[in-house]
Amino acid sequence: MNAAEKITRNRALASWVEEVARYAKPERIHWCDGSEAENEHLIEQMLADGTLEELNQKTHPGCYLHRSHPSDVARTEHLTFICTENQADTGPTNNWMSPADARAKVWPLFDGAMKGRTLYVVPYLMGPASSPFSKVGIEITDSAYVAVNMRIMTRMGQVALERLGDSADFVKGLHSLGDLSPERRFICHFPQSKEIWSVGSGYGGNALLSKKCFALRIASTQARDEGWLAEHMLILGCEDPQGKTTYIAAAFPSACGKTNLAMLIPPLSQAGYKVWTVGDDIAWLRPGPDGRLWAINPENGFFGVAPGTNNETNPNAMASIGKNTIFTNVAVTKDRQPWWEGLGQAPEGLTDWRGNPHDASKGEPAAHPNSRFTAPATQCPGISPKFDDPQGVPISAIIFGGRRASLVPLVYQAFDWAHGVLVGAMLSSETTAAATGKTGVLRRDPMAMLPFCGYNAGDYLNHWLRVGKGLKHPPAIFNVNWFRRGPAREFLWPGYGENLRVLRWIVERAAGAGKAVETPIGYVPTADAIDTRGLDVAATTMQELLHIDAEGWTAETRDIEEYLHKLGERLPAELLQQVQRIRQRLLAGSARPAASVAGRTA
Ligand code: O2Y
Ligand code: MN
Repeated sequence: MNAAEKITRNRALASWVEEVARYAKPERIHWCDGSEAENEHLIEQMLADGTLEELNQKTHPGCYLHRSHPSDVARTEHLTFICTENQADTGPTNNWMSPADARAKVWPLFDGAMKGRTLYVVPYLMGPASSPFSKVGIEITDSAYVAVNMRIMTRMGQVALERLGDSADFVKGLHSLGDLSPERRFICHFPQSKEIWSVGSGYGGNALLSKKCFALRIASTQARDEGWLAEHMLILGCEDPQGKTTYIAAAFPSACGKTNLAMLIPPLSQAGYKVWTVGDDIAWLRPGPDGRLWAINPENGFFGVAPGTNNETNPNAMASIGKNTIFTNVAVTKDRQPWWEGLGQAPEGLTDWRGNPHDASKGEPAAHPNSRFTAPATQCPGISPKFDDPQGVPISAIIFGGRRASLVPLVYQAFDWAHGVLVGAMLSSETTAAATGKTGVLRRDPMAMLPFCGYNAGDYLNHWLRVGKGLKHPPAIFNVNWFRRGPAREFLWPGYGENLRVLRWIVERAAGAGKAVETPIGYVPTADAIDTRGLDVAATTMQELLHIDAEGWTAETRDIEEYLHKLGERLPAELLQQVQRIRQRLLAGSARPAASVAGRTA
């Protein structure tokens, strides 16, 4: 039975597609089956109409370039809305629109929007094909570029229809390029009806509705209602020389090296260790019957930032994108290889991301700072053998991390789950010029979910506390900061592959070992707890990296209190009590060897 025959048996799906088609008036409808032949056909069609350009097929087989509209190069948070009846359910951290206003203001933008275009029906599955935790989405789009990207980023086509069967339980995503005008660009989420409307953008998170829209914003509300967590987290497995793998989930705001950590390759000095990539961006975490938290990566590919990616910073990402990859807004060399800043000296004859000859004297980058690669996860040399495991992996540690030049130590461990929720809620990062144009502005980003939580942030933090209370064996929670600087603004920690040394301490602590001192903000490694052999980091530098400045932290607690109050009256009082406890400890000036974490000796 082919895709179309199956679809007509699903009445809910067929009638929704009919309704949209009547309104958007496409020239034709194409039901995607996800096959290789279909992919080849769509690529040929896009090469013919200029949506894609072929890259050098000798050096980059199966790779293509897409240039998005110059005004459409990133997620647009100010045009992203959560549409709930009651504004308080959306909360103070999201833009709100009532469903009635969305219908009046946004729905008409789909009227006739697909005239002369093809309407693609893209069925997709979030999560491994045989996982009971996977969920089905259907994206209707008038962009063939979206369809081929969805084939990389999700399990797309027949597999999703088979999973759906006759059920009406799927997330409806409606996407149209519209006229690509920022004035008529909206990304609306309807958590109650599990719908997404996106119009006016063909780029990334605005258009690939599986990613931030479904797997985070809609899924976070499903997770709240069903007792699990949908998080902006990588998942990795850290294997020790004895062959034991410990799984870790980690949340970092954008531009903090999340993909690099997910794909870390241990340096030679750490031979015998291995990091396995389960996911680089999103984790769905469920309490298991064994009282542990289990994670799946709902995605099937990487939509990574190209600039800065190279064989030193992330060799596994480079290996992942050598074939079958779609590049968006990168530059191109004379011999049609993709190029971006971070790949060394700019070669002569570059074409920039807009398609113009690159003029290096102007000082502008050749690739857009948010240029991307879309690559299949299975092409990553370090992809975990558990990537497709229907049960996912058991999580022993959760890491939060941000970019902070001072104050926040290299690593510390929360006292317990509730304190860990505060550590996540306190997450903050200083902006980089590449990401925002402004350097060093502190942004608070609880759990790195600020742009992605689909409901009231106070309710969300409450939900985190609730999930922890139900776990017999909750993961230990940590905070890391790879970006602390010294007096000359130099980075104190080498980062990248050397971060494995910090992961090793985290793994030890999660197993009830590892040496630590108890400080007012949490457990910090003792001076000798992190293996620095073979590293050019002086003992005094380690001291600085692990130093807790009581005065600075007291000010930080006041700042965080002020910020938490902005999250509104649904903020759990327990978190404010946690902040006060830290301040009391800072005033009391405690710093002693950590006696125990849930009965373990340090
Ligand atoms: O700018 C976009 O559309 C993409 S944003 C993005 C993409 C992949 C993974 N993470 C992010 C992010 O902003 O966190
Ligand atoms: Mn992300």
